[in-house]
Amino acid sequence: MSTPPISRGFHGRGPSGKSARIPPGQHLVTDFPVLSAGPTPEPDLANWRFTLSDGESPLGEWTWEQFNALPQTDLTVDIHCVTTWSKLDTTWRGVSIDTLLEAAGLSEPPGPFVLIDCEGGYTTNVPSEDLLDGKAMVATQFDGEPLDPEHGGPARLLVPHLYFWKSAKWVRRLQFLDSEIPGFWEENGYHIYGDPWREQRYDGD
Ligand SMILES: Nc1nc2c(c(=O)[nH]1)N[C@H]1C(S)=C(S)[C@@H](COP(=O)(O)O)O[C@H]1N2
Ligand SMILES: [Mo]
Repeated sequence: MSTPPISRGFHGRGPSGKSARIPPGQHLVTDFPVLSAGPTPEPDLANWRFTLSDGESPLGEWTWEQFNALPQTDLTVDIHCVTTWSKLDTTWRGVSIDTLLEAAGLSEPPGPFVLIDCEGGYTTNVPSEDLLDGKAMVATQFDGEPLDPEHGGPARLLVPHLYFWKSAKWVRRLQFLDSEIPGFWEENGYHIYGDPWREQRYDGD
């Protein structure tokens, strides 16, 4: 096999002339915009709990101390917000969903769908498989520092391969379900799945 004259990898350009790392309709930012539907909750580590549940039945619950004692994962990823900003090479540390399932004694997710609950009432939904195999984590650090409250601190979900509204800030529970329940934005006209590479911004895209 001969080597193609132009690599379409890291800094490659696709047929549109845009970087192969920037999904359609997105532009790059170097700052980190804040987008919240409500107020930033005051961090309260003493009362913080993180729960995995099968419907309403708890499968595992961790205090802040217990959560931080779990094996930690580092992830460097590009993130893409539906409002059209993308940010490259963001660095995160936290606990992968694979690790959480294992810590709860589960070899696989107890249902095919997940509804994510946050302090303050925000919700979002993803298929369970989108959280597995290192694709997602509950992040407690950004850029080597504890996660800022306005960016979801003490802990947020990170699902970087989907639009950033799926990366729920102030996350408190992952609820596994047999059927899909749309979250806050998904109820309000956003796409049920939200793949930036297929530009699934709104319901019907
Ligand atoms: N709990 C909660 N999580 C949330 C949101 C929110 O309003 N509440 N906004 C979502 C949206 S629309 C985006 S684009 C990202 C923004 O994350 P950032 O403020 O860290 O950039 O968080 C997502 N997670
Ligand atoms: Mo967003």
